[in-house]
Amino acid sequence: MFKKILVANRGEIARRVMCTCLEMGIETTAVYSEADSVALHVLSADRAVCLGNSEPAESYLNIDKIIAAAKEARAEAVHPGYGFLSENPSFAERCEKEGLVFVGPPSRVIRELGDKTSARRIAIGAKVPVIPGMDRAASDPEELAAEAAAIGFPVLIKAAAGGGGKGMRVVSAPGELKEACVSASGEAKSAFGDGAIYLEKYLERPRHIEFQILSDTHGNHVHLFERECSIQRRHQKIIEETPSPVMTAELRKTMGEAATAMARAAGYVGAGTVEFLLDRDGCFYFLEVNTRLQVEHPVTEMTLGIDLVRLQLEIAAGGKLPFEQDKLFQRGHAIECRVYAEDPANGFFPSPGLIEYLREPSGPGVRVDSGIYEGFTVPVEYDPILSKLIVHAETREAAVERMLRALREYMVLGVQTPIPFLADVMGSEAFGAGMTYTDFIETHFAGWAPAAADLDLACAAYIVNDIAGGRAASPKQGPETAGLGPWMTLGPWGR
Ligand code: MV4
Repeated sequence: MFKKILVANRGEIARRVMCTCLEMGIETTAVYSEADSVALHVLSADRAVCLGNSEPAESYLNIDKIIAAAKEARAEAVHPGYGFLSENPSFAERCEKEGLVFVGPPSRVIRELGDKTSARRIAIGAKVPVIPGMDRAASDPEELAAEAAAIGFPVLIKAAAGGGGKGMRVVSAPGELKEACVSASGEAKSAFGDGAIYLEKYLERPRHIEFQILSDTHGNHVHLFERECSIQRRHQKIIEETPSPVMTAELRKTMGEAATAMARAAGYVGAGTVEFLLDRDGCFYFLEVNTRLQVEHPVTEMTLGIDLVRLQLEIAAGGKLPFEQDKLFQRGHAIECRVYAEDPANGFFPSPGLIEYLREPSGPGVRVDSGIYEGFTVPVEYDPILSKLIVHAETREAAVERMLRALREYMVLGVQTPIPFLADVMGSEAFGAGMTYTDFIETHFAGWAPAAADLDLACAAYIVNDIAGGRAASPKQGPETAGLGPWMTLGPWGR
């Protein structure tokens, strides 16, 4: 096993990786930008290397600086986390050339799966169902028009280099096609530096179901069941769970086999995710492969009792998968809510700033993967994810109740968070009934506003804290509340 690794990321995921390294006796080196000099991931590492200026291109996206930091730290391997350079084939290739182990698939695999049309060709070759559409990018308007006519409207324009919804356009009639292609291609060019586009049949109101895959360097491939990720806002996942409320044993087996077939056909190594859309008729179609550890990996860990980062590191060090497919069973139900510094009452606008007060939930079946602490200032420069709240319980109903309890316990003051919004979604009839389609938020929560009580409670807590001057003793302490500070005066403020 490696003795030293460099964690090429920040925030909660960098810390998540370091937790496992600590348990495995692997020394960790953090990298950080000027805005992150006292960030939690820096404080959690054995040592840290400053990359410089806070702009992503000057820090967490800067391949030269990260390679130099890894060399300086004498790291043997680099864990890229998610986002930033995690799916950049040039970064993986550079690590390979510099003799550093990239904790992820080979650069060739990242490149082939990163091109959505090439991924579709691999899926077709593996007999994995794909959405009807093109398997090569095109730019000639006449060719695109002919393809659209053959597919049948509505069609969806996608960026070949895409993912995450950028460069996508739904086209319902032939007359709109040309203009939509031009604008989608332009968007793809500015987002990915590559304007290549292709067409697929547009599926309406699908569910988004993904399978965790794990492959070693010895040709073994397993899937670790599904995650239901349909609850999204503008292609940003908000709530994920496993098992999916719509999954049957039969469909799970078929889709799981499709996921491992995809892994085998791609020559996959490491942890990855095969995404599918599931339509109204229960038919599933390959969407794309994410060649990294996903934000939502903890729900898989909770229901299987495994550590995906440990498995990633063991695979990267040449180890064999420690289990076979038929030895894997999920237990219970897990749900994850993402907590961002954003204001749900104001269009989910980013809300960076000082974390003035923080109380994280705990208790049975509750896990918080956090990248913040009280007193930390959330920088404006990066994705504003603060933490993930994950719960595990025997049934979906019990997991929902546990999540509601944990969300009520979770107090963050100083920045806005979607916690009250998440609590309303969790408590809703539609979520309880498992009506989780990709249009869930638009359909059920478009005009959401916080209940007045949420605001009052947060204000009251803040004011009490302020008056008391931090956590100083309150003037009216009985013996039973001594040392508990002003918070005792609030009564049962967990509602
Ligand atoms: C689709 C689709 C409908 N039909 N493809 C969105 C992000 C990208 N990874 C793929 N996406 C979609 N592809 C076809 N042919 C609908 C979506 C989509 C979606 C997919 C997963 C989760 C949320 C979504 C929200 C809107 C659209």
